Amino acid sequence: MERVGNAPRAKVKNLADYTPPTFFIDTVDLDFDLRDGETIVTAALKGRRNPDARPASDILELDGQDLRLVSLSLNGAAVGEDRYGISGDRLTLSGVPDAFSLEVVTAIVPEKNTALEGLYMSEGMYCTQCEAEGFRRITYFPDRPDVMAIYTTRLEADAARFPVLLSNGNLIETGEAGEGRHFAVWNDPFPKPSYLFAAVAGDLACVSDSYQTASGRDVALRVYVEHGNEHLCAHTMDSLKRSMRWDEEVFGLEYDLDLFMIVAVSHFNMGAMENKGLNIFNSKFVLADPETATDADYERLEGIVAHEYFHNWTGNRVTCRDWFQLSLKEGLTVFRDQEFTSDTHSRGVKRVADARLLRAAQFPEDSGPTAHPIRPESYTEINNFYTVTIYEKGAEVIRMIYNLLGAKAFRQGMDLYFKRHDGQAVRCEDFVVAMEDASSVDLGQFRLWYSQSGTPELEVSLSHDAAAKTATLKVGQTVPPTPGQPVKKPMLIPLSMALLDSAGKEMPLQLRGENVEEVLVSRVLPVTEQEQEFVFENFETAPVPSLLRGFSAPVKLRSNLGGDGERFLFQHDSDPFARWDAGQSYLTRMLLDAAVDGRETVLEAAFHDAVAGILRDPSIEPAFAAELLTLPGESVLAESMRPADPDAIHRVRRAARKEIGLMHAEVFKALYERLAEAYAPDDMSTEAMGSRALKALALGYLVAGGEGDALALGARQASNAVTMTDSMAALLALNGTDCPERTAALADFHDRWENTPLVLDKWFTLRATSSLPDTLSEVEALLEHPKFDLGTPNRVRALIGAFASGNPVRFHAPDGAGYSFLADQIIKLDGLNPQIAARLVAPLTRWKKYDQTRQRMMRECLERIVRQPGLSPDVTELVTKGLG
Ligand code: B3K
Ligand code: ZN
Repeated sequence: MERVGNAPRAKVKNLADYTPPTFFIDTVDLDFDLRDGETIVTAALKGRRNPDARPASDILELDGQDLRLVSLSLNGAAVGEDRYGISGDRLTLSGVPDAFSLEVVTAIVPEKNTALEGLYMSEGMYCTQCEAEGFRRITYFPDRPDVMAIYTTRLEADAARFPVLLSNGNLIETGEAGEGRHFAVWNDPFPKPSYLFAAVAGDLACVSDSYQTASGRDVALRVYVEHGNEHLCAHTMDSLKRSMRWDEEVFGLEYDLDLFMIVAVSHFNMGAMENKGLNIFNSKFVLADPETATDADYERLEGIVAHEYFHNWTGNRVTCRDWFQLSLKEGLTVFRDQEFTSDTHSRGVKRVADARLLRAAQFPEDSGPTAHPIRPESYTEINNFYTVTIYEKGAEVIRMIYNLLGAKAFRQGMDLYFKRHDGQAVRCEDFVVAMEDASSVDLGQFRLWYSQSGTPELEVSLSHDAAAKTATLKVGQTVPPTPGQPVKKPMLIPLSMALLDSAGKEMPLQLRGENVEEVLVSRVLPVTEQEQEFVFENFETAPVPSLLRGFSAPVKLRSNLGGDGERFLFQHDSDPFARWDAGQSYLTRMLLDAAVDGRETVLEAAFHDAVAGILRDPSIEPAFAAELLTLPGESVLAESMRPADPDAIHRVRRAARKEIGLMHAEVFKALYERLAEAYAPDDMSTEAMGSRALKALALGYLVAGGEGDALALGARQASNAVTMTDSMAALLALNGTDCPERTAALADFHDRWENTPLVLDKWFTLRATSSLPDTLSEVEALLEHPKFDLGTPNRVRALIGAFASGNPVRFHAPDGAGYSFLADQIIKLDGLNPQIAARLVAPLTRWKKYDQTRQRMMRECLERIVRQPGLSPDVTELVTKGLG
């Protein structure tokens, strides 16, 4: 693992080894001389010794990667070779005085930067991505979040090709620089860690607006996009303004600069980045109109704009001490964006969507070889830790604190957190202490959520004693062993519950021995032990328990309800999550029973009665009805089957969809016709989007049923669609059936959108996720498609990522061809963009869940990858862990 220099490239970092920086940097003056071939970066740093650093030392350590050092001078004098050394990604400078100025001149080549970290080029523009450790690819610097400085940035470039020059903060000067060049100087008055630095130079169109803050300040808002895309920014601008208002109203947090910018970039490793005052976004999450973006795209875009904006306080004003604390900003900011979406649209539907994501992606991670706590204790490559665990489980942990404290005390905790830590780089622990201090709630045992990995499992059984008129809930908890954590302590698990009578009404909950003024009908039980009992009084007859209401904790729950109980809740529960969850458990039970037995008919007659009831009930909001009637996905089903049989799962899920489609064909047809005209195509209200979601569900089931003119109906919708929502709904409905309608609809779609990259991505994904038997060979052929490009992360995710993560039955082909394909692509990509390559590894690491033959083939692929010479630390870490 030796690279240039002679220090090992991939080293494990431990939280326990944290030491404060030896020197602080107070100001950074950066100068970018942007030129073809080579860009020269001059960094003038003013620093001082940290009096608290132990041991005291006069050695300044700077990080740097893929840099050519041009010159180095300390307090105005060139530094001799004897005073500094470069080893691997480290520059060490000795004899540094208590206060110093250091000038570092480096040369970099953004045009050749395919890792898309640091300064790179996308479609002829320069842009940056510095989180987590990209700044070290720009200049030598203590590239760690607890070094916070004030940045002044001068950008100089050719005026014709790069008329727009942007960086963080406020524009303070512009001018000519001779030879057709010009410059701009930006200053960001807020001290920030290097990971929040950003710069952009390009020929971009600007969409402007403004926002008046609660205290009456005017903020200029600008969205920069490629020329010709100006008309696609309205939803971004509108989402930004609504996020700004929401943060003032709900958290009392105002924006702090006079300018807020968003720049859309085509080549981007992830969704977006919260750089101070200059957010950089994957163009997928900026550009939208009803013709090219689906309702789901609209919602995602809105959530991401909000998320990045909310980081201005949770992340930027208060940042992380070190990267082990990543969830401090990410978990909290996801919680905040979830709340924003819940307030903006439907709380129940959002809760279900979040629970669905956690189950589909985080639970498998938490039970696999890369499981880690939300505050990890070690890592090799920090980019591998931007995970669903850090983000989504992290948000669940914040939500549990919110529920334990109540809204008012939580807000007081947030206020105290900002009062104490504004302008600081802190730990998760500091957040928890602020919450405790503001509320006097003891979060002692709760802290285990930060340190223990693995999804806790609750086993709940209800028993009824007719003589004593009591209903007793017996609760057992286990936290399964995970890598490095063989034995776990019992956690504090808030279990929200109600007990329902035979009509589905919530009964008063009088706990034995408890004296309360007001008897509640829904409450949160604090589960703290391995085994516990809760006895409720005054129950003449056995109630039906509604458990984990609102998904009150990110746990797996098993109960003794049985199929009848689950169906009852599916029909009657007033809590949206519990109702949906009961339906999913009930369906999982029927589907997996059929998969194991090889049964032809999958669903019980009673299930169809429940479905009919839901379809008849006008009081259910359409978006929620669509959630209730969506079957658990194939990979979620695989989580509950050992060993998982992807073919059997695919067969029964398909059969169940057909049964539903046939049984309710008339109702779906009527529903489809009624909803088709319900809202204008460009009505983006919550109600209109919900209605379209239900219409899509109806069409999907009609096509799955396959009766009469169902395929023709799908084909008609595909060719007549005026919105991307309708178009995609039709294509998705047809995509699993080998028929001329599908072929024609896909071909039309391709020809229509060939030159619209974000829409063409959808076509690649449709091709990659079709369950038809030839999909893998088609995906292989698509690697040669003129528009396929390994250097464009969106395209890689659309084809390769979608195949590996979104097409279980073809990825797990019995001959192992899906696995080999993925391994080949990971190896190819690793040389180009290690972060994107690493993102593709996960499906291969889930081998334990499959039969012996598949296990062997998956492991062989992992072994083949890890044998590659010069493999990146990113992929090495995940593959090594994946092999277990
Ligand atoms: N903070 C960034 C993610 C950076 C990922 C670096 N590999 C976006 C976000 O969470 O808002
Ligand atoms: Zn974030």
